[in-house]
Parts: sequence; C-alpha cells; structure tokens
Amino acid sequence: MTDANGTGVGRDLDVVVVGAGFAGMYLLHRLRGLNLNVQVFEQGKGVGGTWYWNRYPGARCDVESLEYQYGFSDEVQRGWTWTERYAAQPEILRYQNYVADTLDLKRDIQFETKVTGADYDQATARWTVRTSRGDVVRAKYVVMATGCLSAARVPDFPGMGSFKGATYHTGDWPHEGVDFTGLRVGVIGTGSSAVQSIPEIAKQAKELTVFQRTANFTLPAGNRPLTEEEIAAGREVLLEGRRRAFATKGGLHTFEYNNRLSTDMTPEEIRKELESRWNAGGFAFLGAYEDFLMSWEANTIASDFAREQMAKAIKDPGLVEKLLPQGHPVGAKRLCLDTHYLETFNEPHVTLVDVRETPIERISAAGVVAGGKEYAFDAIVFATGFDAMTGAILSVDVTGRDGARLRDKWAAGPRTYLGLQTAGFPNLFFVTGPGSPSVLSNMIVAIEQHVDWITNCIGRLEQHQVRAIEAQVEAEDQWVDHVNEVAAMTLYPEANSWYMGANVPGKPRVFMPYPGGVDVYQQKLDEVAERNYEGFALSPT
Ligand code: N01
Repeated sequence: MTDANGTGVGRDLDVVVVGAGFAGMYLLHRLRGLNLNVQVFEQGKGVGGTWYWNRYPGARCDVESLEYQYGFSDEVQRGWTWTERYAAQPEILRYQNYVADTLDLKRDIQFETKVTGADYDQATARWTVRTSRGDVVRAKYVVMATGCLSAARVPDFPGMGSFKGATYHTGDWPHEGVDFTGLRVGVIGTGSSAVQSIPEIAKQAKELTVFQRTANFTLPAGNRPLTEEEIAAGREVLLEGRRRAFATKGGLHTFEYNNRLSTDMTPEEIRKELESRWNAGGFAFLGAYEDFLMSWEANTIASDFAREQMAKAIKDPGLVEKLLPQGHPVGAKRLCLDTHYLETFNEPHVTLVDVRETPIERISAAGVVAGGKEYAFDAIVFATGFDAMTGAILSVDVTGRDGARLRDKWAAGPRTYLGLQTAGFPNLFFVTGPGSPSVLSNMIVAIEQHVDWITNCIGRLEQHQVRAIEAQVEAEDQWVDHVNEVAAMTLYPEANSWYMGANVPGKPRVFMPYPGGVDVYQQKLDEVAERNYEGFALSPT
C-alpha cells in the first residue's frame, strides 16, 4: 500500500534500519545478502549520516583515509581513489555516494524521513515503526544505525533567539556553504569541530572571536596529498589491513601501538616515542606507551610534552596560558587534529575569550554577552557538539516489552549488553551503541564489527526460525559493571567529556563507550556467538 507521497504505509518488513550513514548503508548491503525485506529510513536528503550534516569549513576526518573506508569488499574499494591523507568532508560524502551507487543501495532508502517511534508487540513479536512522514510499517527487527554524534546540541543560553544576525551549528551546516567575508564572527566552543573550522573562518572573517570553555589538546594532523605509491600500497593491503585492525585496541592498522609500559622505558626512550609520533601526526601519539591513559604519572609526561609542542605555535605569552589545556589528561577528551589552529590566534583579527574567566551570560540582539561585556557579531557559530551516543537513539520514542519505554530505562544512563541490545526490547539492535568501543576506535571498523555480528545473528535466527532475541538482564548488568570497571582503570573519567555526557547539563555522568579495546571486544563477540548467543534469551517460534 502506498500513500499520496509515495511512502509505504502498513508494509510488513523483515528489518527496519534507522539511518543511512556508514552503518545503515553496510547493514542494508549485508541484510540484502540474507534475502530479507529491508527498509532504511534516513532523515537527510542523501546518504552519509554525520558526513551529510557536518559540512562546516575545514571538516575533515581525523582517521587516515586508507583506514577510514569500508574493508568488506576489495572490489568496491578498488574503484575508489583517495586524494589526501585525511579526507575532507566533500570527498568522504562522494565516497559514500559512490558506494551507495555501486551497490545500488538508494532504492531501499527512504530519504527525508525521520523515524519518530517504535513499539514492540509481544503477541506478534513485531515492531511497529512510525515516521515523520506518516509511515507506519511493521518489522521483525529494528536496527538503530543512528550514529554516535548525530544529535547536534546548542546550549540553552538565556536570550537564544534574540540575536539579529545569522546563527549556525557545525553539525547542521547549510549545504550551500556560508561566506563570512568581511563579517564579525563569534565561534562558541573549542572541540574538534571548532579546531577545524576556526582557521578556515578566520581566512574570511573581518573579526573572529572564539569563546573557549576548555582548552583542548590539539596536534598538527600533518595532512597532505597521498602519493600514488601510498594509494597503490593501501589497495594491496586493504583486506589484510582490516583484519589486522580488528586485532588492535583502536581498530587502526597504519601505526603500531607500543606495548611497553612507560615505567619500563628510559626518559630518552619515552621522549623519542612521543616526538616521532607527534611529528607523524594523528592518533599514533596516544599509542606511545601502554599506560598512556592508565596512570596520571605516565600521562603527565605526554601532557607536558604536548603542551611544550603546542606552546611553540603561539606568539603571545598571555595566550599561551589560555590556550594550553590544564587539568585533564591528554587523550581523556577526544584529541583534536588541526591544521594551523593555534597559529590562527597569532593573527590580529582573532580574539580568544576565556569563558571560565568571563562566563557567557546571554545571547543578545547584537551578539554575545560574557563577563559583563557585549561582543557584537554578524554571525555566531555554535561549535558546541552533540548529545553524543544516546541523543539520536532516544530521539526515537521506543517502547519495548510490557510497555517499557527506552527513555525511562536509560534515564540514569544507557544500559546495554555489549552495546548491541538492551533488555526488555527484543529484536532491537544498536550499531556502535553505548557499551561498545565505538567512538574510542576507528568508527568504520567498529561499524563493520557490529554489522557483521548483527547480520550473522539475524541470519542464524531466521535459519532456526527463532521468534525473538533479547539481552538478559543479568548479562546486561554484568556487562555494564564490566564497562564501568574497565573505565575506572583508565583516566577517561578524569575529564569532563562528551564520552561522559558531561557536555549536556542534566545528562547522567556515565562513561558510555567500552574502553577495553576493539581486539578484546571482538573476542567477546565471537565467544558469545559461538556459545549460541550466551547472555541473550532466544524464544522459539
Ligand atoms: O563537539 P565537542 P565537536 N558554553 O563536544 C563547548 C567528532 N568530530 O563538535 O569542552 C561554552 O567536542 C565545549 O566546551 P567543554 C570528534 O569525535 C570529529 O567539536 O565542554 N562552551 C567544547 O569546547 C569530536 O570529539 C571530527 O568545556 C560550550 C565545544 O563546545 C566530536 O565529534 C571533527 C558550552 C564542543 O566540543 C565532537 O566534536 C569534528 C557552553 N554552554 C568532530 N557547551 C573529525 O576530525 C559546549 N561548549 C573526524
């Protein structure tokens, strides 16, 4: 049945997939391989997920192109050539469209459609899924491929809405781009999005004022065009590289993790590791030694080194004080990779406002009032981040078994078994959900890990005519405890990060990703599947 908009109404499907980013696209491909009837709903007008929305100037991946790509098909990958070490947003979006077209995915994706609700009916073991366009479809399985950083968040400053100029959020950028030439621009935030966009906005703006709450550790990305040799070599090792990535902590194979403890290294050896990794650019820095994020002593050596390097880029000694991060361990908040970020503050038309000294009081008609002073702008850019990991999932009103609402169940923080399922919600899966390595690893590896597991699981359930799979409460409790225990052994909880939900006032402070490593997690996933889905209840037809 089809309504006037051409959207399906009342269809009975095998699987509904929410989102058509990297996760939703690969899911669709794999599920089609099982001959299942799959419908993907996507809010955007095209595929891409986070790369569809984050079009701010300077947007670029912080994982190297040769790793930030699908690894499931040599054939698909051979048809694509990356141009830079770290791909910029337009190139990644072109790549995603290339994959979608090559695999003919778009015909099963309904665009401009937000999934608004999903209710489980125990009697039929079917989900009813509702969308913003009035679709009501039924499906045996629902998979949330909603992304970890897709619910853009603007702080609730007093006076929001009173500003007469233009406002933008980095995570929801106008597709036609923005010309800041000759304008007075304010940027609020200094996370990865700000670090990437500030140097680009500064190239156009007449005056640029940056409101910083927390100075971040940032290291030069070392972006450059890829050589033909690198591209050819990358192609040759694609599948083998991905196999190796699954056996690493961060799902990255283009650098080696040093597995020695800093306490077993001489100061000279430590310095050499830090220097070579800093100069190489990228996340290799975090792999300088095994206890990098395990002890303050070990981390302080790296933090001091990072501050020493960062200080070299800043001319004004007063600014050095402000721009150097203090009080949190390097790596406990997401490390930023930049291209001339700190150097931008040497320019005469760029001003830094430390909102710890002079807090933002309100947004006014003219601009931003902080510390009793009004800063007048033509445009304000909110680089204020996301309601990470849970925001997009909970934006869907999900009701599971016995009328339980997911929003209620997760009110004190997300609870999952392996980041894949949550008890009380049969046949509902999350890709890179809270409780899985997700954002602490190469997201494409984390996505493939989950999509492969979920697809294999659904395949086996269908083969054996299983009616429903559901995480058991005990297994979930044990997994949540385990995630917390592992997190407590690290320095991650020492920082006010979005990993902890700390950037959203009122959000429970829970460390959301699993910090045990992609390799350890993969073993656990394999074991659980081999033991006939240990920790999950399977109900027969
Ligand atoms: O968001 P963020 P983001 N008053 O949350 C500040 C990925 N990503 O969009 O740190 C004043 O990191 C906030 O201050 P504080 C990457 O994983 C990747 O930059 O909370 N300031 C912070 O400075 C990244 O980590 C790439 O004290 C306020 C900023 O806003 C993640 O996305 C590129 C405030 C938000 O920083 C999120 O990055 C971009 C307030 N009320 C993003 N509220 C790649 O390179 C918030 N802030 C792939």
